[in-house]
Amino acid sequence: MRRSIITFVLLLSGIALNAQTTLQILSTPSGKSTFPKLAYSYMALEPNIDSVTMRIHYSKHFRAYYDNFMKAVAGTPYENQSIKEVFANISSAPAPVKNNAGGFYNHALYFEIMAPNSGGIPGGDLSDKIGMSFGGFENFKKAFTDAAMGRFGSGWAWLIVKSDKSLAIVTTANQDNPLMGNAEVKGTPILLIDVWEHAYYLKYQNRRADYVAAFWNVINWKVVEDLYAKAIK
Ligand code: MN3
Repeated sequence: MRRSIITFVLLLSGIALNAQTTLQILSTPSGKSTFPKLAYSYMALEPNIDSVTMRIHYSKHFRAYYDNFMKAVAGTPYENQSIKEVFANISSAPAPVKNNAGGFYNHALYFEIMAPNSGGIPGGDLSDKIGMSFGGFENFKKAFTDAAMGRFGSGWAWLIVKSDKSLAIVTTANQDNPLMGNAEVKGTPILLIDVWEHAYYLKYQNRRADYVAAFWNVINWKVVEDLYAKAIK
């Protein structure tokens, strides 16, 4: 009995240690990064994002970026640098470090800002800021959707907080992101959508617009509001 309690406690602490948030990932030495646990089941975002896409995206694509990032930094000076430092000096990083650092962080944030029974509109300070910056939530939604639709090929659309604390909608190609030193517009990401075909093709095929429309139903605004609050501190 006692042994099973101890095992249970160890299991719980193991899970806790493993539950690195994206913000923690940013400041952890790259070589000590852990693979984030998905906070919901593969089927939890149905019908907006189907369970097969979720399983493959999380356990294959995301996992491969993590595994390859760990391999790329192992035994190199990058091992001891935080992923934030790696991004800041990305132009000098070899391609496997750059691509997999981006793929790891971008996906960690993507899976973190989604949840079942969510969507709707943001609250609090972020709601006010979006209203002021874009002339209302509907205008913001349209601008973000246009950005996601306008990203040619594979990449991401982002809502970022710039260094002057203003909001901006930007897109990046491949696994680039706005934390990278060579980004056209730099800032702290608080919301993002993956527009690589692997994120939607099994359910939506070529209909990226339908996927982007469904994405609004699974945004966990509580997490986005929290990222905004930390970004403007
Ligand atoms: Mn992806």
